Amino acid sequence: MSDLVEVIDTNNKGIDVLSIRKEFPVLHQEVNGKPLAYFDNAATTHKPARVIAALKAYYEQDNSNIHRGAHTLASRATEHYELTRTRIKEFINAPSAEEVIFTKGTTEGINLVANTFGKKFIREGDEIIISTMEHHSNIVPWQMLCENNNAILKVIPIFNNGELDFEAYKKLLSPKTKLVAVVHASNALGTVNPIKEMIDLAHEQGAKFLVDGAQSTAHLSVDVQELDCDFLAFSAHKLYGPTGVGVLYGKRELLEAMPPYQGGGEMISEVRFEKTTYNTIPYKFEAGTPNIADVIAFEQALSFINDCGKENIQNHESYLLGYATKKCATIKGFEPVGTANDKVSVMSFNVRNTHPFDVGMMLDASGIAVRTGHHCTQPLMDWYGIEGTVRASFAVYNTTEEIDRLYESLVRIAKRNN
Ligand code: C6P
Repeated sequence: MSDLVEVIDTNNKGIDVLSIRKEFPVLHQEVNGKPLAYFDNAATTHKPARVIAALKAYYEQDNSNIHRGAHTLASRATEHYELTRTRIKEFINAPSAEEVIFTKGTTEGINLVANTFGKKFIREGDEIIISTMEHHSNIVPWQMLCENNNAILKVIPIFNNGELDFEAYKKLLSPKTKLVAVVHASNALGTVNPIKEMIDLAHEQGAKFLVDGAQSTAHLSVDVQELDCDFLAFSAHKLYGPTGVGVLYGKRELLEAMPPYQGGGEMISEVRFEKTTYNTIPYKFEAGTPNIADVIAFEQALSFINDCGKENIQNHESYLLGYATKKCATIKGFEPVGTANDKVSVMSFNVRNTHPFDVGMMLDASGIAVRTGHHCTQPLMDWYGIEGTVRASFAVYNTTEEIDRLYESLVRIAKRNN
């Protein structure tokens, strides 16, 4: 680790970015001889030292299986594990901690709903609505379900700026709609969808609503009671927490009515060869030994977010997005993809006459990390008629100075072919 990165942030939006950066060991390094500027936060955010310390502390002091052992280490591990559940309940304002299920990530949360709620409640001829801007994780599980149950998948169109066609959504809804599954904030475009209004309309038709919160939970305040969503899926690793941990929130009455996802230890009440009865929620959906260490460390990520303040994070990130968008728009050959009115801090773009992958490689040579490609949204890229984009996504620790470096590199790259 080096201290070569001397970043002076000119933006003062209620948070001390320099102090925050000190909490992230990974940021203080050179990549290809240049200070790292990490703009791949929509893929995964970096982890503050307190998260890394919690992982180490668990393995050094408490390592034990949870909900089983009678010994002190096991009860400490169980207590810490369940504390994270309580913190998540508070984070999304769930009515109870039992409605918070630990998963591997957003993908597993959506698959869980498709394989339990879907299997039981979606019948032949029923309709499921998704949108054009969904991540593959919120497309493929529904396609698989529709194939198995002879249900029908409908897709909400979008406008060129990356906003959903709300009128078209209204027309797709009918009493045949059993489930709507839509992303709150698009990973590829940044678009924030009017999810509350969409949920209300779905409920009017008697349909349930799953919110893909993979991106929104990192940037917006997400209150499941205010939204009145039936399910919310998200991942810890996009929230400054560890990989391999996710959350599925579900309304109690739905979770109780749904069959289990996987069979095994922990999810049972009693097992006999003749018949097995199942545990209560949330354990009914948590078969086997879970990812204990990472769940425990996730609590520290939530503490980091709370210390920063969600509103401060939001203000800082939207300042960065506005700064970058305005500045890069002046570059000849800079083509933004996704210009919705309401966006999280995702700047997707192409440089005319240059393949996105080549842009990514050239930026990497300058120590700047972005994602390139279809961002697991191939149908969306097809809709735009492009192979992919370059995506710079900003987090609380990014600075305007880093964006200046991105801008300068893009000017050089764009000049070559434009
Ligand atoms: N998007 C990105 O670079 P998992 O992989 O299960 O943690 O999250 C899946 C997922 C679902 N929905 C949305 C909106 C997402 O953005 C993601 C993850 C990453 O955009 C990796 S492809």
